[in-house]
Amino acid sequence: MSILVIGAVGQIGTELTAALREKYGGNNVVASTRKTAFPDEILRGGPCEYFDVLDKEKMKQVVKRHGVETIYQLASLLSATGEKNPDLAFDINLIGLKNTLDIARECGVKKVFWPSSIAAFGPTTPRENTPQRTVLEPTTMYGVTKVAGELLCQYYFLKYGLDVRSVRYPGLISHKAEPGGGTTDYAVAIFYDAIMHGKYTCFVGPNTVLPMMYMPDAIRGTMQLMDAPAEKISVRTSYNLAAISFSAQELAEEVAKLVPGFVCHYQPDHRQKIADSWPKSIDDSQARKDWGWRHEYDLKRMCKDMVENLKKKLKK
Ligand code: AKB
Repeated sequence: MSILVIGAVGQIGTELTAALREKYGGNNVVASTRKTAFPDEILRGGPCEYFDVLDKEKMKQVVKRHGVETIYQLASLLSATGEKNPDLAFDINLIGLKNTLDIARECGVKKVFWPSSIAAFGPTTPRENTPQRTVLEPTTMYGVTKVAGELLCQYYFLKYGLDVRSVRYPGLISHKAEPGGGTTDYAVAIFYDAIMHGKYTCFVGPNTVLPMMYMPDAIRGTMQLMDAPAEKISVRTSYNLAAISFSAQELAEEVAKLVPGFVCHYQPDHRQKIADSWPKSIDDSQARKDWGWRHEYDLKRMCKDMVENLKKKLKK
C-alpha cells in the first residue's frame, strides 16, 4: 500500500504525514511539496518528492513510480493569500485538484482526500449551526475554489466511481506547523505572541466568532473518514466538521489565564470582512452519524496543550 501526501509541508500536511507514517510505516507514505524544503523529520521519515500540482506529467510519474493507492491532496492557497493572488489560488486549488483527480483515475488510485473549508460558505449562508446542505455563495476566491472543488469531487465519484472524500475544515490550531495566509491565523499567532512578548494585536475584532478545531482532532477525523467503509459515506461533496466555536476575546481570556500578564489589543484589518462572511458555528451531525466523528478538545484543553507545547518549542 502506498500513500501520497501532496502539500506535506503545509499546516495539515506536516502532521498528517507524520501520523500516516506512524500508522502505515514510513516507507509507505510519500511526502511531496512544490518548493519549500522538507523539515528533517519528514525527510528522514520516508520517501520525499518535489513537484508542482500544476505539472501533471511529473505528478503522474511520482504516482506510478510509487504505486500510489491513496492520495491526500492538501496543496492550497488559503483565504487571505488567495485574495492577494486570486489567479494562483484558482490554479493551485482547483486546477491542482482536477489534475490530481485525473491522475487518480488514469493510474488506478483507489481513494483521494481533498480538504474543503468553512470558506465554502458566504454571507448569505445561515451563520449559526450552519447545515450540511445550505446556500454556498462565498465571496473569496479561496471559497469559490472550495465550492467548485467540492462539486468536482462529487462529479468524479458519480461519473467515474472514484472514491473521493472531503471535509470542510474550520480554522485549525496547532503548535507544530504554523498556518500561512489564512483568516483564522490569529487563533495560532496569539499563542506565539503571548509566550514571546506577553501581548498580541489581533487582526479581527473581539466579538468575532468562528468555528475552530485543534489539530489532533483534525488529523484523527481525517484518518477516520478515510478508514470508513465506502457505504457509510453519504456526502460526496464535503462533510461539515466542527469542534469548538469561540470569540477572539474568549480565546484571549483563556490565554491570559495561562500566560499571566498577557494583554490582547484589537486592530481589525481586511481579514475582518472575510471572517464576517463565514459561519459562527457548524452543524456536523451528518459526519457524526455516518462515520462516528467526535471531537475531543474543548477551548480550555486546547489552550493548555498549546501553551505547554509552545513553551517547550520556544524554550520559554
Ligand atoms: C483560512 O483561514 O483561510 C483557513 C480556512 C478556514 O480554511 N484556515
